[in-house]
Amino acid sequence: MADWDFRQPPEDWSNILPDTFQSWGDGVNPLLTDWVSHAEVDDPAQWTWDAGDGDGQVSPTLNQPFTIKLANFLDTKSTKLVSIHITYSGGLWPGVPEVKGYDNPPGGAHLNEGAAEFLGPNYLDYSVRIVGNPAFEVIKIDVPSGICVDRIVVDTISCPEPATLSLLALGGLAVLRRRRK
Ligand SMILES: [Ca+2]
Ligand SMILES: [Ca+2]
Repeated sequence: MADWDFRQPPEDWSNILPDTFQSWGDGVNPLLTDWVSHAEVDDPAQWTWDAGDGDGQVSPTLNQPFTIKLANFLDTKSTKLVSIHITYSGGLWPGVPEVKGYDNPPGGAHLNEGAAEFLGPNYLDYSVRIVGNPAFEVIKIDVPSGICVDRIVVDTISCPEPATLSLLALGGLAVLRRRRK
């Protein structure tokens, strides 16, 4: 689980570390050693940070991609379920995230399929199933100018077989818990 709440202005817009990062189970053998999970933007000059509703937010002055790179750990399960929760404000919606998994060394994108759900005017939830166990995932979110991104939470679950509805339901419960805070 990686959680960007943007509580402080990013020190390095090309390496924005999550406020919280937690792994469970096999999370001891990283498949990559050259970087850790982080977010980055192409053009830092287009981004600003402000306090927002108190816990910080980021916003682009032009339409810009916001890219998350998540490193995976060694595991033998065949499927990954990636859930992306975006809290934002502004008149438009962020683009539905594009998610691709890559081998190390890069061997091309893994198959994935997913669905986005808009859970209200300020909340987007996107779940994607990646077939295979890639070394890392790249999640690209297109953020329109005028949109303030308050928080992004990414949950990644390895599954031995195609994700079941019960796992999706668990993800939904996690979201409800967070929203009640
Ligand atoms: Ca907030
Ligand atoms: Ca925030």
